[in-house]
Amino acid sequence: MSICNSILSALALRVLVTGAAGQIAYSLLYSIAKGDVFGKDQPIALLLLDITPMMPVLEGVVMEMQDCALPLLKEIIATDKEEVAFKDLDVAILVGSMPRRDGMERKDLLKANVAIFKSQGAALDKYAKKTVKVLVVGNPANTNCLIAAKSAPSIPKQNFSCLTRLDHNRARSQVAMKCGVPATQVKNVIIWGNHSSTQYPDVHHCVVNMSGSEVPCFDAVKDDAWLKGDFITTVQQRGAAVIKARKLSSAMSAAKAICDHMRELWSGTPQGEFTSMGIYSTGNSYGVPDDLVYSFPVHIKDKTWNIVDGLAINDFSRAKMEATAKELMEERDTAVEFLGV
Ligand SMILES: NC(=O)c1ccc[n+]([C@@H]2O[C@H](COP(=O)([O-])OP(=O)(O)OC[C@H]3O[C@@H](n4cnc5c(N)ncnc54)[C@H](O)[C@@H]3O)[C@@H](O)[C@H]2O)c1
Ligand SMILES: *[C@@H]1O[C@H](CO)[C@@H](O)[C@H](O)[C@H]1NC(C)=O
Ligand SMILES: *[C@@H]1O[C@H](CO)[C@@H](O)[C@H](O)[C@H]1NC(C)=O
Ligand SMILES: CC(=O)N[C@H]1CO[C@H](CO)[C@@H](O)[C@@H]1O
Repeated sequence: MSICNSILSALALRVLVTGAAGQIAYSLLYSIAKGDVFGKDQPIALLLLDITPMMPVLEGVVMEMQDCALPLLKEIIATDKEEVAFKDLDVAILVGSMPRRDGMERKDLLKANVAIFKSQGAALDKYAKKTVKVLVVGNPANTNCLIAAKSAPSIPKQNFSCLTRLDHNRARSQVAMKCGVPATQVKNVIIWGNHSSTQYPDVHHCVVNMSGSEVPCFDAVKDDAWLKGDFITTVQQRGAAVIKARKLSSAMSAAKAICDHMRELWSGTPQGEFTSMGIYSTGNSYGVPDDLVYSFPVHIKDKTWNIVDGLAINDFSRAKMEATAKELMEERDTAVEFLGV
């Protein structure tokens, strides 16, 4: 490597993507490497982790990344070794996890994922920068994120988050289609809780820009029954609907949501807007129990998120927020048992 090149790769942001031979990564890597997430001037070093049997496939992905001829991409390292993949990371996007196979018990699946995220959490603790930002995507994303954070005691828990931005984008888009406006004119939907069918997509604080003025979502949509019924179930079951249609899980939209999540973590949320992400609950907001990774509305500034406080919560919302918290507590308790063994 020339001196010039080694200086450039020293300045490059070190970004890990796990599950790098999979579907989501295939849509994600190009956007990261061309500057959509960390800025058009930010050189990138990509670290790509997958399991040993996938190394030949990953080689193909590396070839394609080279063939994209991207100016910001200074280095690509493909590996099946955690000590290589997690070294000096600025950003870790943990996409790979154990998939559900036919006949696999729910508990066995959770156990396999606890093992993966315990190991990757420990690798973050040992090899990554202490300022690393970690985004967990692989399911069960909330609980995997909690296990990774618990396994990396030297990294602040606020630096861990899990992806509910896809659900947030789905909710935004459903409202936008109903109102006949672009999705960018719909602000401040909220996803509460788990990234699953118990999540609660909440539009009580959402506003829609209708021909130049901001209107509360319920007034813009003018169909309360839909907002309290089919809208919620559509968002909750959207992942399953995509699987049914495509015979594969959401990948393009998941990759886009990962980019949205990371870009705003890096550069902040727009003025007057908040987003949703799964973060570590300390028990101080909206009655959500502590020691859970739960999706909240957040503002982001200076690479730090803050939960949006003081939003009014009615009984309808409260019940749904509690149901998804209860589900997560049960999953956490089982996962933590596996963590000990
Ligand atoms: N949070 C969300 O919104 C959201 C949305 C969509 C998908 N997902 C989840 O994201 C994950 C990936 O989805 P996909 O469609 O890319 O799946 P995929 O099966 O196409 O790819 C997953 C990749 O992860 C790899 N992998 C498995 N264990 C690994 C490990 N220990 N270390 C590194 N790599 C490992 C696999 O070999 C595979 O290449 C799934 O768990 C999926 O359920 C989450
Ligand atoms: C939480 O959501 C994840 C992702 O959809 C799912 O795998 C998990 O089973 C859910 N947790 C519970 C306890 O249902
Ligand atoms: C609403 O949308 C119009 C364009 O349709 C735009 O000019 C205006 O700035 C928007 N207002 C807000 C508050 O975002
Ligand atoms: C997003 C976030 O909370 N980032 C924090 C990560 O940890 C460092 C300290 O190591 C904080 O300064 C960041 O604010």
